[in-house]
Order: sequence, then C-alpha cells, then structure tokens
Amino acid sequence: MNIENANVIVLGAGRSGVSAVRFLLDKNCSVTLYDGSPVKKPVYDELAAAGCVIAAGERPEVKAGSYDFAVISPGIPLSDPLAAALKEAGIPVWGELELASRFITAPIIGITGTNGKTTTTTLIGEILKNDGFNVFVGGNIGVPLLDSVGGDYDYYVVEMSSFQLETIETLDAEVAVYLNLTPDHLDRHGDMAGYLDAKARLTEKQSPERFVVLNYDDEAIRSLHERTAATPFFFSRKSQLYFGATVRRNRERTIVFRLPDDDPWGRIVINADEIRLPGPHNLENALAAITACRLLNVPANVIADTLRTFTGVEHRLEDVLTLKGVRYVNDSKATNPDSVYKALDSFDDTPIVLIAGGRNKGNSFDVLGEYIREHCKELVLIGEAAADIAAGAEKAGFEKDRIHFADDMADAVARSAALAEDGDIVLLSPANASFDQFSSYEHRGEVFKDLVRALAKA
Ligand code: UMA
Repeated sequence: MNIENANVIVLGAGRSGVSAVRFLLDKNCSVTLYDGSPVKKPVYDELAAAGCVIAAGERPEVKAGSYDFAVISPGIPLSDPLAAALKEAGIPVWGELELASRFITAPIIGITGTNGKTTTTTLIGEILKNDGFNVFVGGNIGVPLLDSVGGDYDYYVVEMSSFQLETIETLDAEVAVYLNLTPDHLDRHGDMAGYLDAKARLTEKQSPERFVVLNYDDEAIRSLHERTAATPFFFSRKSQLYFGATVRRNRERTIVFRLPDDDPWGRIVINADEIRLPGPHNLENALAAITACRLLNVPANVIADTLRTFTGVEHRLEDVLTLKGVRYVNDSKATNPDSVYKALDSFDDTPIVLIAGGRNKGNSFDVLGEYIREHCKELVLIGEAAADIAAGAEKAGFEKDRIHFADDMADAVARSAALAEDGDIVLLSPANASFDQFSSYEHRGEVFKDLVRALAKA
C-alpha cells in the first residue's frame, strides 16, 4: 500500500497512537496527533520536532477531505465525537491493526477471547520459535503491531482485543483463534451481543482458504462457525471431538489432534498432566495453541516439548515468592470477574486471602461473591469497586468480618500478610481495571511484587 505523503490524523497519544505517528512520519505523511487530554506528554516534543502537529485537548474541525484517513487508538470508542465526525465526513477510520496488516505479507495468527489471550499468544509464539521460525509476538499484549512492520518475520502472532477488532476492514488472518467469551467491556460494547459482534469481525473478514479455531465448550464462540467463510476447527476440554483437539477420557488424559486426512484415532500430542501451565482454563489455552500450530504444520513433538517447559506469562498467576509458608501470587492481569473465577479454580482447596478491586468496567460481582465464599478465607479490597465487591460477597453469604477495606496496595499487602497463615495463598486477582490507582495492570502487578519482596526483607 502506498501512503507516502498522505495527510493523516491519529487519535490517542498512548502506546498505539505514538507507534502510529512514528510509522506515518517515516512514510513522509503529514500527521496530526489528537489526544482528549490537554496534559502535555513527554513524547510530544520529540514528535513535534519530527514534524507532527500536536492537538492535545483541542478537537480539530473536520470536513470531507480534511484527512486521507484516521488511525484511532483502541481505548477511544468509535462514538467519540471526533471519531464520529471523521466517519460522518467520509474519512476512513482504521485501527492500528488494520493499518499494519496492509503492510504485512507473512501469515498473521490472531488470538482473541475474553481471557487467556496473552498466555495463548505467548505460547503459540514460543511453539513457532521452537520450530525454527522468526516470529513477531505482539498486539494488545503491549507491543503495537505497527512496530513490527518491515521486520523479517515468518509469522505474526497477534493478541487482538475487541477494541482493536472494531476497526479492522481488510485484515485476513491465516489462523484466527477464539478462546472464550464472558462479560467484559460492556460499558463500551453495550451488551454481550455487541461484544461478540466486535470479536466476530476477525473471522468475518477471513477468506475461505483460512482457518478459524473455536472453543467448542463455549456456546457463543462455537456459534461463530456460522459467521465465517474460513474452515472451522474446534477444540474441547469437555467433549470428545472427531476433528480438532480433544482430551481422551483415559487415565493419562491424552490430548489428540485430528485433521480430516489423519488416522481416525488422531495424533497423540501430549498427556494433559504433562502441561506445566496450571488450571483447567490453561488446558483450554493449550488446546487452542495445539490446534493452531498443528494447522500450521508444526510437528507434534515440538508442540509437546514447548508445553512441557512453558510456565506462563508475567502478571498471570505468577508466583512471586513464599514467605513463612505463605505463597504470594500476582494475577494483576485478571481485569474482569471471569479471570478471577479461573484463578480461584486453579488452587484446589488451598485457603486464599484474595486482594481485589480497582475500576469496574460495568460488571456484576454477584457470581464473584459466590466464588469468594467457596475459595477465600479473607477478602482484602482496594480502589473504586471495593464497596460493590463487598456487597457481592455479602450477598453470597461471605461473613462481613472477613472483608477488609484497604487504603491502597501497600495497606492491602500489609493486611494480607497479617491475615495469612502457613499454607495459605495471598492472591492479587483484582477483577477490575487498574486505572483508578495505577497506569496499567503491569504497573499494579509490579507494585504488588515490590511490596511482597519488601516483606521478605523486613
Ligand atoms: N484517550 C482519549 N480519549 C478517550 C480515551 C483515551 O483521548 O476517550 C487517550 C488518552 O488520553 C491516552 C490515550 O488515548 O493518551 C491512550 O490510548 P489507549 O487507551 O488506546 O492506550 P494505548 O496506550 O495506546 O494502549 C493500547 C491498548 N489499550 C487499550 O486498549 C485500552 C493496549 O492494551 C495495547 O497493549 C496497546 O494499545 C498496543 O496495541 C491494553 C489494554 O488494557 C493492555 N487492553 C484492553 C484489555 O486487554 O482488556 C482491551
């Protein structure tokens, strides 16, 4: 695609927008960077010096022909007045994934779903690297896809959020992977149907020679086979499938994968118990990765060897340390209730002191309350959502005197350490976004880990 000298407006001056500005300046485009906040960011000086016009807190007037196209950051909804004005003026509004994909010729593997995206994206990346390929791993995971353009990659393994998928037009993934769909981001998408519609765009844009990998156990995800021209392959943790990846009901819980041309018994990939990642949700992530990688012809032994060594990603059920018999686990990436259910299900009957809270994204905490009653001995709450989580827990019958309100993360860690006993787990699994007290979930996780490490030195 030739965009040399185009006149472009970029909306949002975060990671995605700044990457877009740098990319566009490199292509000799005239670039305006708009951000809703008037606060000056350190990066503005460098971008302005390179020729970018900065419009921080000032919405430019837009009419037909004002710009050739716009690049919108995922955090800005399409209902934003500037985005709406651009659309109204007939100016294409793309996300960074769409722009980047127009410059990428190697296969793109897109991974989406509510939870498990980062783990599965990283795992597929590792498997392909272990098969000898040069792989870019990025997207919503924190590394903008635009940063990869021009690199010499065999595969692009890309975590894709619903926000990013809302603005794809021509991106045609070689393999699209769908993990699950549970309530999240409903403040932005309105309801579950709107959320599914945004996610569905990934496979709706695929051409017939592509593959889509779907979780058979998740009804909404399973239904996507009706909305695609690509060939669907399912994986299932619970059902015995004829094609795709399935867990046999034998003692070893053998995982087999079968393509239409394979032996009717399928190919044995690995026994479920050999997979290092803990918990049933991670078994699903592994089945998704197995399916995607077998469709890319990766040998079963390379997949199995990776699954025997891969222990997961930072901020996702990450062991920090064990102190006085108490295990501290950082699950800061749990930004919605469903990921907390999965975290709590991963520790069998070990008593848990749970630290939760943050900024609610429109979720109910009633079911979370039931999980808390089942798994937790104490509940320590932080941030804006504290009272709502407490109400959910109390409604489920969790005793009021086991609920503790902390001022901030330091107070939460100190209280948890005091409450926990030998054999317990202190788990940070917030069920909410971090933005009320932190700049990102990574920041929240780092603060938690630093505080825990400081306990060990005290
Ligand atoms: N802004 C506005 N108006 C708004 C909202 C934001 O002007 O209405 C401005 C803010 O002032 C800020 C900038 O936009 O300067 C932030 O843009 P952004 O929110 O899109 O954040 P980025 O730093 O560009 O990061 C984005 C993704 N963020 C979101 O989707 C919210 C990152 O995903 C992603 O890693 C990065 O692009 C690179 O692709 C993070 C995320 O939280 C991890 N994702 C959500 C999730 O996983 O649940 C979807």
